[in-house]
Amino acid sequence: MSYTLYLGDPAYSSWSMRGWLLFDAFDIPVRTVWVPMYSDAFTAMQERHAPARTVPNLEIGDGEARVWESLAIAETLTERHPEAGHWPEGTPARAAARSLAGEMHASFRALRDRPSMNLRRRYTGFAPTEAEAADAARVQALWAWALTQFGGPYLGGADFGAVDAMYAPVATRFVTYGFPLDAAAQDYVAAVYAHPSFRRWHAMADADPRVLDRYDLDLPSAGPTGAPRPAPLAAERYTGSVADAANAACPYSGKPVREDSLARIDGRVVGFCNPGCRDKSVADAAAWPALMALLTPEA
Ligand SMILES: N[C@@H](CCC(=O)N[C@@H](CS)C(=O)NCC(=O)O)C(=O)O
Repeated sequence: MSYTLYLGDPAYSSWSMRGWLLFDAFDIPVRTVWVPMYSDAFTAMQERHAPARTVPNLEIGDGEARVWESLAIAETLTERHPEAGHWPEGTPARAAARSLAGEMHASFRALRDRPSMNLRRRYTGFAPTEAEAADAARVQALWAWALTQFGGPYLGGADFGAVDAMYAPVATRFVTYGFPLDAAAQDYVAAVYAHPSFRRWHAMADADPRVLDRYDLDLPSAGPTGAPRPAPLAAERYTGSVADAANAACPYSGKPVREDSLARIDGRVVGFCNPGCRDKSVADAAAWPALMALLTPEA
């Protein structure tokens, strides 16, 4: 049975990130459809998919069923792919993970509002309101408790779960707005930023040219490179001929490489089938297994 997942702008849509992580981090194949938020295309999608009106928005099969709340997507996937590991083993960890995920979905209104997800910025001088600081403190108390209780590095224990998909955008808010973090929260944020699926999402956000000024605050900011991300491989766009590339087929799609989609990565020229594939690869090459297999073929 096929899945189609409708998503918004990767740098800004925190719920889209959650929905996509529920697939990618659990190795469930999905076709993605990116719909820019605040666009006519988004309005048309809302009309076509009513009563669903938000992203992520999951279509099962050819319109057989639709799921448009991220927790409902998590539970639908749990039901359909019980082996995928969305929730931890054992009643205590599973019950806690579901409770934490539910609290994320229902709460933290202040933290979800003004300090919205923005993977393009890291501000200095952000002063949280009392309500924002209280939400941040509650999140950190929950994280510290869960990490102690189940041993970390993720909230349900050793493996990344649906609960971590729910809190990943909060980890990015803490980075973007420079919230003071206790030691447990620092470790957890680093674990989220190091997760391969999170790295892939962040790379797609880096590669997406669309900037939504409405999410910017009037504060000094740095870019995302100094965030607690694993150091990327040396990579840049490459101008030249497809004949310079080590590969003739895009590592992701298998389609022929294009001259406008070349990059030099870790010292080698590699080709892709479109500039988006090139740019997400340049942003964080090591996050993409198919690309790494191309760069380091088995002996
Ligand atoms: N409760 C929903 C929230 C989804 C949501 O608010 N998505 C935002 C993007 S991050 C959206 O689609 N906004 C468009 C709108 O509300 O018109 C979920 O769990 O998925």
